[in-house]
Amino acid sequence: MVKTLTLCVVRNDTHVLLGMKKRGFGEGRWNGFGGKVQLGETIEEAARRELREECGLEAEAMEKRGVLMFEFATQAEMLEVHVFEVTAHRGEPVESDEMRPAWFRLTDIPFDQMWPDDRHWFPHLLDGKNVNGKFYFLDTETLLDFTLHEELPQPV
Ligand code: N91
Repeated sequence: MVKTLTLCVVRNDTHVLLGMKKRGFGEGRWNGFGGKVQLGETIEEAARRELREECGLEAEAMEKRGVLMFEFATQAEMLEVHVFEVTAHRGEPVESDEMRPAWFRLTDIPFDQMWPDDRHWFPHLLDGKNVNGKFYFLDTETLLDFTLHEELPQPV
């Protein structure tokens, strides 16, 4: 079984916005903003809604950056995470029940307080690359293996 999720990474030339997850899966880690796709929504609509609900921002420009699959040894369900880069937004980040947002310099990402896979793909995303990969976890702390393809978007 596969669960489809969204992940928005909000950034500008110098900083990226992350949210400290206050509850649920990923609690205690700095994350991008996202969640489940609801019935009747497109994946992009879900990404915009989750961004608004979790930190109050309206995405004005966003680009699809890839799909990351996550498999956990103890869970039957695989996570299919659709990653978007938000390059323009309206509003100021506000704390929600779920997330405490904060801006980080691109040179000072808190990888020690993020999911273990982030060290592998997040720098490529911040370099403007598309990222597609699959990550195998033993549990939420232990990344066992991964495959990753990163490439600059092809000009159209
Ligand atoms: O949100 C970010 C930046 N990364 C992220 C990494 C993950 N690894 C496993 N899961 C479920 C993740 C969610 C978000």
